[in-house]
Amino acid sequence: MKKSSQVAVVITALLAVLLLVALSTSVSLPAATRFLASFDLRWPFQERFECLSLSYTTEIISLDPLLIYIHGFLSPQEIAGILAAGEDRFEPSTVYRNGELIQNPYRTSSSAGLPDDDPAVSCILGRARKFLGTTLDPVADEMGIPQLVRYTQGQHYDLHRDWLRVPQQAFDGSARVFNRPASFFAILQDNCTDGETWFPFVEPVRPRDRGELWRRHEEGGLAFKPVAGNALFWVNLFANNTGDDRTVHAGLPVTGGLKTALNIWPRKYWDSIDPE
Ligand SMILES: O=C(O)CCC(=O)C(=O)O
Repeated sequence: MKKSSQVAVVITALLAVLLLVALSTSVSLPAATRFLASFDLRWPFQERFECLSLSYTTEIISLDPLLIYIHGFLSPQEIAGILAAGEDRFEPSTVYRNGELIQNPYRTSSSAGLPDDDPAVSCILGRARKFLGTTLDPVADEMGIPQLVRYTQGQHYDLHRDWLRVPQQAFDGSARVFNRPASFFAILQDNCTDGETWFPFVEPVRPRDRGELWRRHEEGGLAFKPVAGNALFWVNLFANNTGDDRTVHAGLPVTGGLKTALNIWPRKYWDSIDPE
């Protein structure tokens, strides 16, 4: 039976049940309607998200600092799921200043924190966690709150680093502090002009351009084009857990269209402010 016929059969059956319930009991029609509406009627028909293992491939761009280009990190279905999870949540992006989140002209995009219990979001967090291997402690550490970032014409994010100069106090009330040992930056929507991600201090292992994916930037380092489904992964902290300034990077201005990406900032915890 076609999907539309199935929908028609189920809706008719539900309406019949509704009428019978209302007629044969003292339950009013509006109350019976509310009861039925509390079920997700789309359930048998909606596209169910399935977390499939994906055979992405990796390319080491730089060894020191470690920066890896991940081809095919997200499937089109995953991208659609993640966008759906965040679409209603966009707000002007903020940055940390003296322990406070503020809006600032050096970051003019909008951002959306994602619910980690959404099936598409948790699927990607699981994949990223696996990618990190033993970088995180399976019990103490966390994947952090994944965040969408969206740029329209003229929007950008000036040079910044993802690691925290002063490790952040845990949000669970404990005395622990955390920092961000590594970052994932995955592109979801690339129908834009420009908007590359620029790392001025990253030198490629092999001195070559990959025109369609990245290029040498005229002021140094590498600039990566936004390509939907692909991701960058880099390590923010040295082995002694201090931050690596060479990981500074920028979202260059989008000059037209729309760029949407996913940030994942894993959290590594310590018991005290001294991370060593
Ligand atoms: O948009 C970009 O290319 C980089 C964004 C970024 O670094 C961030 O959101 O932390």
